[in-house]
Amino acid sequence: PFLINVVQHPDFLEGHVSTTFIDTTPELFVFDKILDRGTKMLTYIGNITINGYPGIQKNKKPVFDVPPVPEIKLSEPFPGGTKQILEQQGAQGVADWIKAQKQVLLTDTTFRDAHQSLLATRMRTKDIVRVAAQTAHLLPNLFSEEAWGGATFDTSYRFLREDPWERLRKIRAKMPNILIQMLLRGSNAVGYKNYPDNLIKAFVKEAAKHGVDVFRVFDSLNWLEGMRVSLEAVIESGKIAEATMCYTGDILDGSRTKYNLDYYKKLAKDMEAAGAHILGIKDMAGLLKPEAAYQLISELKETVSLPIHLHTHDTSGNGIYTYVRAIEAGVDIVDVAVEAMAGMTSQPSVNSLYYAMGANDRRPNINIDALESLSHYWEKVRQYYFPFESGMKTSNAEIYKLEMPGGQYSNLRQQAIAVGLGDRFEEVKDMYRRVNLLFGDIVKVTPSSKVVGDMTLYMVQNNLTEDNIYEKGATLDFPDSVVNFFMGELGQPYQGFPKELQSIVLKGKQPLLDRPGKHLEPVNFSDIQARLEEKFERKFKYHEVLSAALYPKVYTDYLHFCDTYGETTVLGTPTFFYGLRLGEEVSVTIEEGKMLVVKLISIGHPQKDGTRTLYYELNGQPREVSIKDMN
Ligand code: 3PY
Ligand code: ZN
Repeated sequence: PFLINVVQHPDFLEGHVSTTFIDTTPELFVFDKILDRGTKMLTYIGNITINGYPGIQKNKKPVFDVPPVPEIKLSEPFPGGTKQILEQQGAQGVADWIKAQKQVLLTDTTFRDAHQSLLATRMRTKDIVRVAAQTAHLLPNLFSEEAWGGATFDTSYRFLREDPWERLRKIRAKMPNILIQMLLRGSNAVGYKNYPDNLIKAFVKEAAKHGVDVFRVFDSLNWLEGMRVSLEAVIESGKIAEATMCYTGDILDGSRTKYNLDYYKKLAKDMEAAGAHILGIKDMAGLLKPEAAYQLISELKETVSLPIHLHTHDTSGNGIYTYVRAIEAGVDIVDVAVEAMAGMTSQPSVNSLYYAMGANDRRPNINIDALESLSHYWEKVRQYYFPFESGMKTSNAEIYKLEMPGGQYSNLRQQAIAVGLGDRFEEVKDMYRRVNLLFGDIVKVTPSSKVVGDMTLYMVQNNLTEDNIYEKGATLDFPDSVVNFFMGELGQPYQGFPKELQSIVLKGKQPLLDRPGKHLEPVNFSDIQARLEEKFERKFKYHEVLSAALYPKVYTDYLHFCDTYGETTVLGTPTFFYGLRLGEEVSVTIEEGKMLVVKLISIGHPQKDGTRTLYYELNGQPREVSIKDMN
């Protein structure tokens, strides 16, 4: 509905200058193109002003404070950092350097997981890039900045109408001294299903070219076979391969022995043998209790010679304690976020960690004043995104029972409401735990966590118990994601599928026993490119072709959006999400040296055809657009 409700005013389509005039005065033609861009922008702003941003209720535009960008001398050279170590000593050189550090190193997740976990992944490139060079100057001792991958790739196109590759290029350019890190879901890349091997390899190489230095590679079932293609592509690109095990269960709980210390030690050994430079531990749900962290890290340090990088979520409120114990056990790097973007379902706060480490000789080498000034920036920026906040007000230690990843925990209530289960949320949470056991106790992280979530909602909606599944499974129409999971299309869970349940769900179909990638046809990139070029009548770059291969529909929707509305990334976030107030004026830099000043003068009454006319001034000239009122 977002794309088809535009009625462009005929006056605009005809333009202000005649065609012959354009031929003889090319600079006016350029001007005309700018006018066209202006019209598209006014149409977008009008649409948001009248109809609201898709997916959130129409909000009256609040008055926001201007986020204070930390003042630093940008003309000074960037202090040298980990990026230079990679350039000079290569990936193994970085691994050796990490192990030689006494102080614990830090990855800042503010640009990726923090907003994925707190703000439904809606942080716009503009708000990130505005503070990227400052971050690189103020925190030059960071091990890395996590800035890409996970859910940010598709949400960029889908919701923010941005090109994620452009985001990566911009961040890279502003942070030349720090390693940029991404989260890669192994054979699921930045998606929710397995992709053909040639697409995985091409994607890794292109991401490396665009600026990713550290690839945190995981598999949603901790199945190493699902990670090998990605790991090999990272190593071939000369980048840092952080092979990552997802932490699930509780190694301290004697009654849950499936994922015990021996399980993680074996996995770590296998990852080392697969060529990893760093061992990642991804505690996506925040289940790693402080004592468990101490034991796990101590044992893994004995087991492998790789540096160890720990990621957790602060959902339980115990994140800092877990990190302190992990640091005491010798962990090399931990993931943190700047205070205003930390805590709860996000990463623990780096500001808190700094103080928690007190006089400890492993205290991270970081400037607390710099962190505070960055936090003041994020505190104000975060206000723009209030409609995407989960509504969680406190930590929730019940996460230890539920084992739900941070992002999913803050999302599930919304999903439950959407399917009419808002008042049965307690049941939903408990069912998530039970579905995990029904499925044989699996690792739950994107996309396997989504399978458990889908089954949970399905069972609660249909008032089904585990016994019902076994008794009348033959007559049940299970969610697609559940069928695909039992088909082996996400790979093989540790100790296999529960056999009886698998045959009930598959209803006679034969599951895969080996790597799904082996059975997928390679992607034909030149075919995709030719189709795109024919349809959109322009040249397409290789990375754009990869986007189309990963997300055909999301990507083409994005291209149609751009045709209709132009480049909306140049708009400030308040205007992008809330449109304009009557009488409000904003300046928009559409490219270096070219500025549009947009003022909303008035909004006409609805016409018979359901449209309203919005009267603007664009660089002082009166302009109007008609917008279909969907209210
Ligand atoms: C992702 O895959 O996006 C995650 O952050 C999983 O924890
Ligand atoms: Zn995470």
